[in-house]
Amino acid sequence: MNPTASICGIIAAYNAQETIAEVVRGVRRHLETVIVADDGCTDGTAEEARRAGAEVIRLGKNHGKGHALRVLFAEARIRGFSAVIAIDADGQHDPDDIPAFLHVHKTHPEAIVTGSRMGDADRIPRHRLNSMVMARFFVSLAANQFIEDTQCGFRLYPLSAIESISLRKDRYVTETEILLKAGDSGRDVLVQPIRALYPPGHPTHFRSVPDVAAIAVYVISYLMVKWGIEGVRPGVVNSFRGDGTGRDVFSLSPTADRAFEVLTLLTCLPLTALYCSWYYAARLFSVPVLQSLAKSDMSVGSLLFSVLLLPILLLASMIDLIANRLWIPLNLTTGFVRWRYSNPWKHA
Ligand SMILES: Nc1nc2c(ncn2[C@@H]2O[C@H](COP(=O)(O)OP(=O)(O)OP(=O)(O)O)[C@@H](O)[C@H]2O)c(=O)[nH]1
Ligand SMILES: [Mg+2]
Repeated sequence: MNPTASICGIIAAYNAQETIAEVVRGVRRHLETVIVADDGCTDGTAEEARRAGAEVIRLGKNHGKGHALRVLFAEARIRGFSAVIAIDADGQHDPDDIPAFLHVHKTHPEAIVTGSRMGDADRIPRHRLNSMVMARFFVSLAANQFIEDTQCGFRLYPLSAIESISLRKDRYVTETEILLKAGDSGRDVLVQPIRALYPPGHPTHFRSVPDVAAIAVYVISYLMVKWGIEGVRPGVVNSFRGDGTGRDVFSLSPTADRAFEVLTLLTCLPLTALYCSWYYAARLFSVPVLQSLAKSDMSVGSLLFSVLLLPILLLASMIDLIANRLWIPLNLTTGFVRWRYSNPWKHA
């Protein structure tokens, strides 16, 4: 049997008529089936995708990338596939990297494989790179392993990995939620280096402030719950134990979820200080709490100090913003991010 027959390509698309056909054709060079979710597109995305050989699911109203991915995962399962390769619709990924993903999958069939653009960091716009490095630091802490690029849409997902976690977040947060929950339940997330394609003037739906903020508050709220669990359960590293556990306890409804995120945002600094004191106090009595943090190559105190410095980082980026508006070429943010939030698993 053809080893790729159990894997299909999936594309969550929104108004991508200029690029979708090329992406579909590219994926079909390596995988027979490509399923595109047309997420309430108001342009010719569906027609272009179909003409290029994709199967298209029309979702009617636009619900965002996370919802479209969930529909695509379910569709792939119904059609009998065991894994999917997700790729963005805007042509920022090279489908000819697919064989490399398939190669990793062959030797690690249970792992999620995510593309990493970090080897090509010079091509990534500076502000995006800073948010990628920040996300990587905190998502890696929550996923109990270093994941070089946590914001890349080019990934291979075994469907069993998706089905073993419950997805409750939407839009761009879903892909982060997958890494957190999969990693924090003990699953490997492997990385495949890929090229970063940022053609000048390329279209984007990603909004720097609200979308980054939505991801950030989810990750912070996840960590506050995770560290709380590890604080009262000595020796525990993986705090996610399936649907309704860990951070999910606070996702009873969208309103409750949002209220909880606001609450954790307001309390994350004193909570972090408390966790830090708790870690060192418990260590005096050889009680192994907060063990996921003890796994990294940075001291627990230094890791938690990086959380406490977040307001200073926010201040630095606001100073940069104002300076740049006044044509003063200031860049405090990049130095700060590199200094505090690079790889906490330096020897990984
Ligand atoms: N179904 C669906 N997919 C979306 C939506 N918004 C974005 N996408 C998909 O997500 C991919 C990534 O979105 P982008 O807006 O390019 O975000 P990004 O690549 O993180 O950001 P840039 O680097 O600025 O391009 C797109 O190529 C689409 O495939 C949406 O509302 N619905
Ligand atoms: Mg893009």
